[in-house]
Amino acid sequence: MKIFYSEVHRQHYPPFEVFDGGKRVQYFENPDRMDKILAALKQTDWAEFSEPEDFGLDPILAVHDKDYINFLASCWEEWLDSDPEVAASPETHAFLPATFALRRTSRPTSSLLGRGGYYIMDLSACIVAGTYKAALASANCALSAAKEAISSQRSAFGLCRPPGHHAGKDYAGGYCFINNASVTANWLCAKGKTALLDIDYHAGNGTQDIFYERNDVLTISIHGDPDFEYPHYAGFADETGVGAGLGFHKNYPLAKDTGDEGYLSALDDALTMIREFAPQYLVLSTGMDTFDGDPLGKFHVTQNGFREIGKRIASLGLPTAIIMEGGYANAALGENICILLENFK
Ligand code: OKP
Ligand code: ZN
Repeated sequence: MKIFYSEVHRQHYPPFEVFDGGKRVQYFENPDRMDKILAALKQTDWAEFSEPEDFGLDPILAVHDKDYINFLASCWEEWLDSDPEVAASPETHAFLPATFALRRTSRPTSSLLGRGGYYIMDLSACIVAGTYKAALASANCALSAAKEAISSQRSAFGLCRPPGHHAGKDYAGGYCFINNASVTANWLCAKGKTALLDIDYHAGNGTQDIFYERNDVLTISIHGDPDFEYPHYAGFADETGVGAGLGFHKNYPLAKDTGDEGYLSALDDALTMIREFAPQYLVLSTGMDTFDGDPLGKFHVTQNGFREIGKRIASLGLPTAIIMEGGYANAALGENICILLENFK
């Protein structure tokens, strides 16, 4: 299986994030995650690594707001230029706003903090010197996997970091800046009917936002119920799309402590929906944070569960762009990803 990976992600490693209750903690979405996955893949006899191709900004701007992407591109430099304390020790800093625009707010204001609060939805999407470059490389890994899936009619893996599924048309959040899977699904759907399935533990609110009014891409997310879990305000069962998009989005909010059995029964339902939609391609937002013991999750999916999840999704028989999202139980992450991918090789 072809795996698209770039070392550029290492340039995005914020020195902290602000966690629940305002606690300043180490950045959970760290480069070590990639090291664990790389080490495990290198032990297999089927992983074939490639550098991503550069697709430029067009496929990104096809789903994201231009002013938002401009904000990502210039945020760090603007901050350095405007704050001598940051300039004196950039490596100890990460840009975060302190006032957040509710979405009924009409416009971003022009100051850096005014744009920050408009374009960032929480305190985990910290921007540092290498963030924008890393986010672009991550999107290119996803697009490269899709291009490979088309040309080989087999599945390919975009080993993306930072992840993407919480990033909406014009906002970052949840460690995500560019919605790699959505950029990819939008790009793919011009070549053949495309469905997107999000199996990350957290609701794919950004993907939901991007495709909510569209009927050309079916989007489905299986996740911890937002009634108790991040992202808290999207991912409910009654959110099924709007206008032409009505019926083309599906959420499966699951209870705390969901294990293999509960997960697989939601998955089977989702797979039936995908079969009925009859796509030519699949984009799989692949979070491994449903794993039993993941520090950011409350499910108990086991390695047997991942084997079965992979097997059932692969049985759709669709060339699939498998896009890395979350997963923070680093010690098991490499093995878990291999177990899932085995089914698609
Ligand atoms: C990103 B991905 C948990 C606080 C969560 C952000 C989590 C982002 C998850 N109580 N902070 O979907 O894996
Ligand atoms: Zn997640």
